[in-house]
Amino acid sequence: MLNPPVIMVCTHTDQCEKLDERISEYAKQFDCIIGQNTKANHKRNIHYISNTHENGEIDELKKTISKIAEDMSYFQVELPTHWIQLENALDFLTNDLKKNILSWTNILELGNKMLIKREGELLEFLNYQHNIGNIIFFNDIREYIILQPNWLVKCFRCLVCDDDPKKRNPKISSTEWKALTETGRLSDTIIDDLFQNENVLEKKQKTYVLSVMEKFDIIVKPQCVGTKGDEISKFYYIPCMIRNRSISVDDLKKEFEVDKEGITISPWFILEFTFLPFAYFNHILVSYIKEYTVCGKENEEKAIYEGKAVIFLDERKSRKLIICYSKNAISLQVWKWDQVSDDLYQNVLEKLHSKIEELENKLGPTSYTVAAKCNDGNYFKKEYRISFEERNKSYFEDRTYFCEDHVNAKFHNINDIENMWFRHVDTVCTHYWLKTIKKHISYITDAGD
Ligand SMILES: Nc1nc2c(ncn2[C@@H]2O[C@H](COP(=O)(O)OP(=O)(O)OP(=O)(O)O)[C@@H](O)[C@H]2O)c(=O)[nH]1
Ligand SMILES: [Zn+2]
Ligand SMILES: [Zn+2]
Repeated sequence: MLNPPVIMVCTHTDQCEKLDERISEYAKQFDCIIGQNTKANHKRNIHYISNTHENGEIDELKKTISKIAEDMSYFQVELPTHWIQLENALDFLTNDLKKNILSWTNILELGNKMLIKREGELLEFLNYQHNIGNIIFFNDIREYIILQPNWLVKCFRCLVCDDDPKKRNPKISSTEWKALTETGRLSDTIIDDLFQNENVLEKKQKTYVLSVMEKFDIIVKPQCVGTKGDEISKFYYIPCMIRNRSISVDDLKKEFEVDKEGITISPWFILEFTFLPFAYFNHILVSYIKEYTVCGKENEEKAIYEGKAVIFLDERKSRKLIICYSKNAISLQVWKWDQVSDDLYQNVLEKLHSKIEELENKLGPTSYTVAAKCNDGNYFKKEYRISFEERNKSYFEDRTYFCEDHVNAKFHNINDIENMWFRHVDTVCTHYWLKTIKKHISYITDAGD
């Protein structure tokens, strides 16, 4: 479907003898002449009416118009009629000349010719065109305007690619490939070599495409420990390509010396989703990597792994957070070296919640429930997780619960889970609560039926 929508109206039906035949003939003719052209996707309905012998068809037409208008959030916007000229020009470049991408100077010139001379108006035009899906344009990176979304997809596919060496640019050695899939680090040369997989990108467009990929959370320049405090890495990292660096949480705990005396290891806080694709998780992971300093000493490997990362929560570097992916779940654990008690856990939950909301704004609503697990249990195993909603059923009168995630089955006290995590869930996540309340209300109404 293309916008703007076009509704066709044929009049004088009262003067047709065999109306049904005439209508099907007309529809056939239309398909024959215009049907193959992409412009046909502007068409919504064809209405056949009589203005002299009105028989309810005009009401039908009115309904169609209202329905389409309702579905278009841009119906309210009044658009200058002279924009049509530039729109037609872009359409010609896209569909007839098959151009993929236009530079900012090109679009400025074109706008000038088509009577959009003010830069502010041109930006308005481009943002509108982006919102209705005709082009891809970002206000904050305006070097180019992308006319064919598929071109961008091809560029993405160069970097996010599979392991098959036959499909790979032979310039990339197996050691380079191994390094990429172990660390996720993109060197400048490997970026160039990867982009050659599809012959679509001109060299001068490279930084632009990388910025777009950064916007889509596919690649990220992490903040890490540098010589003079924390600094932004020179290199891009591509977390979704890390395939050969899976490491167990136990090994990470050893590496970060978490198992020493005096270090607080929080219970696992777990969001269980109905469905959580790995790509969704990577959005969350990249969002953490952008915002916090990634652990790892200067010039050493960054603590980014397949489906995991470890970050510093504070500038004094006495608190770390590990974020882990497992089937349809995100699990968090805090490692704390200091003895200060503050709003640490509530803040962690607030951050997580806002990151989920960010994700939902980009990709649509998700559905999840909250759970927790003892601090040295297996976060990825569903058994022995304590569900937030049904926690009252999970523990005994003495506030202990049974957990078999250990060599010797154990009873744990529920207090850590309650005090560190569950206590804050309702303040942090009001919509989670609204959802559960709604569910209960629907139980009640269902029962009443
Ligand atoms: N029988 C019949 N006559 C119609 C119908 N619709 C319009 N007419 C007549 O056709 C003639 C032209 O109608 P208009 O509405 O002026 O047509 P138009 O295409 O808008 O013409 P312009 O105003 O010149 O652009 C008038 O005499 C109308 O009464 C119809 O459905 N059936
Ligand atoms: Zn346990
Ligand atoms: Zn929420």
